[in-house]
Amino acid sequence: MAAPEVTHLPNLPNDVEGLRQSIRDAVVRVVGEDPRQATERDWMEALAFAIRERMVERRLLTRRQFADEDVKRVYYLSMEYLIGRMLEANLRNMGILEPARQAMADLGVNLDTILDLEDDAALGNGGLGRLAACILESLATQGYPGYGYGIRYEFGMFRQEFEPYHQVEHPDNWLRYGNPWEFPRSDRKYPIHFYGHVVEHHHPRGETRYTWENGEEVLAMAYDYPTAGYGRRNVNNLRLWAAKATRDFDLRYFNEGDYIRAVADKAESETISMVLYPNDATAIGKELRLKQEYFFVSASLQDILDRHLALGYNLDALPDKVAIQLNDTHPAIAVAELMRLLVDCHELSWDRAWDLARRTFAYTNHTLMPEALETWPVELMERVLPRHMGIIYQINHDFLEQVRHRYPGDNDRLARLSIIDEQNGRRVRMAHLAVVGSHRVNGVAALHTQLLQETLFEDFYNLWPERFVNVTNGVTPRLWMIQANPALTELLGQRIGNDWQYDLDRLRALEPYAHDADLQKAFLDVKRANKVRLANLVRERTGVELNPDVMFDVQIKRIHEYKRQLLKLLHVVDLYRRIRAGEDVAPRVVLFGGKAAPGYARAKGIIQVINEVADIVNHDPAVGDRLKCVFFPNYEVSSASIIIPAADVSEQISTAGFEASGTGNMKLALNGALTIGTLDGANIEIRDAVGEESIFIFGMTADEVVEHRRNGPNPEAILAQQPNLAAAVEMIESGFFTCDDPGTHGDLGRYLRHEDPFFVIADYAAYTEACERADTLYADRTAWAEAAILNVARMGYFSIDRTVRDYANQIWDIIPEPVAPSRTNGAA
Ligand code: T68
Repeated sequence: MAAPEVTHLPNLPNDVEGLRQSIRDAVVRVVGEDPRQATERDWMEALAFAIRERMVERRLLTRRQFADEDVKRVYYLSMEYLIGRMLEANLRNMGILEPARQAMADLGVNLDTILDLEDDAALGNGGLGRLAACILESLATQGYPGYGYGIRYEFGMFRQEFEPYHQVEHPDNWLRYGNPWEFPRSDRKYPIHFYGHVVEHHHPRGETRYTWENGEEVLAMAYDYPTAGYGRRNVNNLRLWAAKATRDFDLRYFNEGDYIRAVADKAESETISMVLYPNDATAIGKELRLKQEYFFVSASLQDILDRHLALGYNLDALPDKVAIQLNDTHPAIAVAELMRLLVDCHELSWDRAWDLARRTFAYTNHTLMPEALETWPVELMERVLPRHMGIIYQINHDFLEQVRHRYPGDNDRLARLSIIDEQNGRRVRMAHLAVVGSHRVNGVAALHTQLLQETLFEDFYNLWPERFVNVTNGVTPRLWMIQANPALTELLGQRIGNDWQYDLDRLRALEPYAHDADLQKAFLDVKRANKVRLANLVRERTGVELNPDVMFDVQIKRIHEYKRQLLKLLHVVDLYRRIRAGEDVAPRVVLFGGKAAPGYARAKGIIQVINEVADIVNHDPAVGDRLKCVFFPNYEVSSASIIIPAADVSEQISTAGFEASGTGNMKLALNGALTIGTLDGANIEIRDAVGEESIFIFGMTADEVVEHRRNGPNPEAILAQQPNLAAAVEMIESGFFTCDDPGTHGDLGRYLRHEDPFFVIADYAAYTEACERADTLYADRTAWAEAAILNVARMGYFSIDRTVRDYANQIWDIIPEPVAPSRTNGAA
């Protein structure tokens, strides 16, 4: 038993005076600067250090309590965490935002200026990575024992610039000033093995054993990011792994005297965690990507087993004490890796290990699109991870035996279900590995889960219907309302109190006031102020001047054909042509934001044409304030929190059946934007929640899309019947919007006329009709305000807290463990 002084935790004061002292001390002791000369960045760092020491204190309290209470833990394995800025979020969730603001003011520093200096932590592409960040925040807020594992990419999502119209990618060097939020844990390192070969050891009695020999090794070193819950003392942990060369690595060449080669090889081995792949909807298929996946999975599983054993549990208790969630198939190799660890390293029998693994894992699917489904060539897997290939064969063998038994003679079904795809040059289907190795598989919206069961995983669903569940996505109201929209937060507080911050369903208390004229006015005033705030940012970033009194119509998301930015653009061109022809159209600002994957030529072409159209429209004196078009550069979490509260209209116009869920749709609706949307992803559930009067639904349903495709679409025939649409397409392809090279948009015209794979042309008439319904309502300010207020009041279901409870109850079987105020610490 350690002496009391040894077990004592500091319990730092959270009042203005205490904070001021910590910050002033940190400038000297941590930053190493004279307070008289400290820059704003020095103060930012000092503030961050003052918060982080308070966070780690609570983190340790939380950990002690979880250990004392024998809790079951969930581990979230994700290649991506799209966190954004951490300073304000940490201040708020720690409950010290206002005292810190005062403390900084006392030190002569404006907190808001400081907050703006921070780079986004953009360790993700889009929805999938942002969902992971929301889930971690909610786990802590609700007091669940939940930990994130991922990769500490040196370079996150690229920074987007336009030169002048097309996208140029710049490296995101987010760690260049160091990072005050992370705790490097050089004591937490695990060896990660690649290449080499497998040796079989036959035992006369008992199972054959395998060892994985030779090959290369790198170390995975832990960096910890404490994650604070809002309104609670719980602080959880996000552990990100960075690749470090092993000592062996060094010695090999240093001893041979090839110093330069040794250093180069060391650097090469550390590239594993260097960069996030910027693809959001296509499988990457590169060896380095497979190595990234295995690297973080292996380190995380070794760490999880270490903790499990250190807490005194035996391996048979694994599924009772540990749940592991696979965020998409990117970590699916975990199924094979856990088998390797249990069977080869801990010497469990195969059958026992398999039972434990399957009861521990669950898998979330985020896409139905074939090009996004990860498959690895058997040959590559055999070379990089030879032992895992053997394990996958064994898993597949056992699985297919089961299928044969159930469906004798059905060889087609065997081929469809097999983890190995024999059709396309032998590939490992990672989604199949994830389904076979998990006890639960979930989609992320009701329609998506239904389509998973009917299409992608139909055969698996027939085999194991009980394995499939839906968990509709959600968003955290702490970031997406309290932080992003302080004005609406304040208004809500005045009207219905603050309970909704912990239980978003309580927004419903607003419903009875939806037609209260005072509330409507206040609500519209808040929206207008948010639009002014956005207009200032747009002026600063693009030079374009926006009128806050016209409708702000917003489409912000990754650029992809299926998300149909082209549908919105055709509408812009159509409106522009009609304005020039002297027609009277409802005025609007159209704002796009989003990045294209660097290798996705069509998406980059879409960005270019939007920028070119915007440039002409915005400079045409005949147009004035009636139409403005902006492509907001480098859309990221921090700019999203300015754009979203300012939106009147939210564009959610994907071809039905393609968007798994969407979460931007939820953030925008929560902030009072009305949705123009297809019956796709979570839009359907949003419609059910907010009611037909607060949403503009249009276009083909998922079934109709399938039917339309079967009938052989004919965009030319549709164009022949729609003169406005035809004129817009002609205007683009004529080169009207390109000054230098009129040929560049001919290809886009051909694409729309002859390919149109996502049915932009077929849905156009319905789309513009929906936009007109929105225009009509918008013109009636009272009616609009009422619809928008009801929209906010009915969005409670889309809280990430509900999502996390669904996972906890349906999949993880964990319960909240709120940290009591300083019990173990003995302090007040
Ligand atoms: C999104 N997927 C879905 N993928 O498209 C969206 N990164 O409908 C859903 O709301 C969201 O996930 C959350 O469930 C992604 O964001 C990626 O970013 C991705 C895909 C492949 C590789 C890497």
